[in-house]
Amino acid sequence: MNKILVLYILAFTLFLGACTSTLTQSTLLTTEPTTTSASSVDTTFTSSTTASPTTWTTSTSFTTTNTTTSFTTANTTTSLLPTTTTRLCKATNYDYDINALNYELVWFDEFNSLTATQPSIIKWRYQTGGGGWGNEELQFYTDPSINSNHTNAQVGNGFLTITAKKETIGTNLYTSARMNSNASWLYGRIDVRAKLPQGAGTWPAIWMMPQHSAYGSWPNSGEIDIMEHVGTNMNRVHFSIHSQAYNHKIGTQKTYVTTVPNVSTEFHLYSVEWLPDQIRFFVDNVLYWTYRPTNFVSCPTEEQWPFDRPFYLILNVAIGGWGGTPYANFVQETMTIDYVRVYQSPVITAIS
Ligand SMILES: [Ca+2]
Repeated sequence: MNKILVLYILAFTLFLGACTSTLTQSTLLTTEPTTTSASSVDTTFTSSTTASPTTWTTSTSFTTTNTTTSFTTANTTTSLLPTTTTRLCKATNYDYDINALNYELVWFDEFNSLTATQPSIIKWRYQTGGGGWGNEELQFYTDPSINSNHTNAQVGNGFLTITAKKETIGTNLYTSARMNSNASWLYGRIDVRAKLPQGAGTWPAIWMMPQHSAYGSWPNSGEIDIMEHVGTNMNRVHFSIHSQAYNHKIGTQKTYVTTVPNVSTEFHLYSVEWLPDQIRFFVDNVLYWTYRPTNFVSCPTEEQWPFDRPFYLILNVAIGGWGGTPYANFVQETMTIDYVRVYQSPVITAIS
């Protein structure tokens, strides 16, 4: 083969290589969603109202699936542990019909005992201790399963009660309970029907934390706040997510607040629908807020979307901190929970 032919082949090969890389690059760029600036979205959120919330369209099936038949299919979490796919951009390019998802009950606690008993230690564990919890909280969290004198968490009359009490342990002037589910889930709908404590000082929460800190310590591996309420501002319910990019430490957390009437005298259903690209927050099956990271960045990473790993559920009543100074003559305040139900969709499980 003569030298000129060799040079031609070499040049043509290099040209092809250049074309291929250019094509790959431009294809990737064109598939990315349009960038929306964070500031404009923030403005939308802070000025938005709940005038026309969207109703959870398949709520009927949720209220009718509570049968013993479906309960016997309760899952083992091992079958739900993810094989997380590495994506160029997280929370993008998932293809599913949000209005056609079938949800199956995979975990629940109905707290059905009529006589006073302890919460199931198979389903729940206690996080104990005092010292403020990094938020200047005043309570000491007890473990009723190892000391039955502590009744901060109890089941009876068909309900779980988490009661904060004026009761001294060490330097802590109040006691309470913080219960974590032993199971964790990746994606799904989590329903908690609850009646909240009232009055200054109380800070009940229904929220989720990562089973493993895959992306580092708080807030990098994420936090999902299904419901927070502080007794200094009754009937204002907060939904939030925290991540490395968005968290209250740097004042960037993504939050939505709405008014829910009679939170401490009536039960309400607090829910999230956690999907591979968004988290939707509901009260009484009405959608109030959606966190979708692509509203803020075109190509989310774990900094905006660490929510692709299993999370567990936490139920607690804190005293002090964001809840403020407890009101005078505080004796005790209770969060009453009728049930916790966790549903997952086979369609979502299959694509994740
Ligand atoms: Ca119940």
